[in-house]
Amino acid sequence: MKVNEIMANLEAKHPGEAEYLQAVREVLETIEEEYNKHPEFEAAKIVERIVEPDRIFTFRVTWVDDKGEIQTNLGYRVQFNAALGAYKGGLRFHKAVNVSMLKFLGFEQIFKNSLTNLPLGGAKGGADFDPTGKSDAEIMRFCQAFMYELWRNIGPDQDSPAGDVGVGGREIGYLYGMYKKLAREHSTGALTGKSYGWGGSLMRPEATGFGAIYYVDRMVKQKGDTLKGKKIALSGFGNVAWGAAQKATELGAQVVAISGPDGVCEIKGGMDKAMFDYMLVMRANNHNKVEEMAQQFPDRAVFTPGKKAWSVKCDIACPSAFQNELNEDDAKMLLANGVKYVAEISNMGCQPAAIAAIQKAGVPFGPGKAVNAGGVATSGLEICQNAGHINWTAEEVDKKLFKIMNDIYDLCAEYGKQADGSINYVKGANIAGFMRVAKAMLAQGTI
Ligand code: 2IT
Repeated sequence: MKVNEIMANLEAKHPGEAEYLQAVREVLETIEEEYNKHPEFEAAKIVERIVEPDRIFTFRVTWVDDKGEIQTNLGYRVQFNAALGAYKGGLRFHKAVNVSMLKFLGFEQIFKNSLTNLPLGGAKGGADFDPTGKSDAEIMRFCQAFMYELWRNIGPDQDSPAGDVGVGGREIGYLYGMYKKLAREHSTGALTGKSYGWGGSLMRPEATGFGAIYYVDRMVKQKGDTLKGKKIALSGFGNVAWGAAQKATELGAQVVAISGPDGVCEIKGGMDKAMFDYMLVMRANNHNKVEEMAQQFPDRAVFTPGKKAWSVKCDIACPSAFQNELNEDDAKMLLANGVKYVAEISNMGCQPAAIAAIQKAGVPFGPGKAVNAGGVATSGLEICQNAGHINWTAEEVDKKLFKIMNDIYDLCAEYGKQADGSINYVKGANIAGFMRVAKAMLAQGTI
């Protein structure tokens, strides 16, 4: 494999798509050595094929705001790779969404879904719609207009979107309502992240965060260490950070910081149930301000504007909001403050230079596509339940999630084992994820 040549070709075809190119480069550089042991991959041009999405839909979404004004946004669905199963991946509603962002997320999703060992292809979608400050009625009208365009291109055996940044249970409800009305299809897995009682799986809201902490727990145990008493810093206060904060606390760790676009809240003594519940209020009100946590709990949460979670001294740092939110300077600050583990819960949460600095310091680093795979895995379990017209209990789903995350950890540890006995989890996740997809593509011919 000639990484630089492939990247130069890709850059020429997709100029300026920095996030997409960043995600591809990381995968290619880490799988190169293993790939070169398989001349059959080279002959079938697996890498040249896998870096291009199967297809991309771009569509106009027009809706009417509360003032009666007409608004137009851009919607997308990137169907990246279906070697392992029907397309699967979230929808992101955020003002910065563009085709490069969704291509990077769709590309990452291929390998993440592969790691779950469920029959799921990779996809991603969304819109440049900014939910900040929007009313519930505006959110509903936007979701309906979005689905009015997308519905023909999705379906339980075709492509199954879910939530991501800006798309939670409420948005999935509105999207699914419109999908059902148009497709005349019921109780299907055309969308996941539905609420329990109308096709949703128990534990899906918690799954990404819980699964991430199951993985982090293994990273910690690998060092003969324990989560008990560890101080954790999380960015964000969405669904993912909410689940991680609860599971980390349950396992004896303390969440000492959460951050938002406005700054960071340092939490004295760690978070508790009242605070977890308040995260849901903050997410639902669309103010997008972490300062509200300090206003609600003035004696325990201290807000500092403009600072990130990484400014707070911690043992474990987990980006849980967005891509590239932890840069090289942040990594250096964390290392100077004695961070012991870093695990991305958001997709591509750390910049390449930050990962390099963390790994160079000998601090174990967990990559997003492995750490956060519990979300999509539980979406896969939701599709299974829909297909079989059954509901599993929360305990049953959690048990399966726990096993899937432990299996993913074992795969990453196996493929990421270094000569000196340490584990490169980035390499492990990329090689393990890639091998399954590459073998499937090879077996299915040139399509
Ligand atoms: O990044 C992700 O894996 C998700 N947003 C969840 C995808 C899914 O289909 O559940």
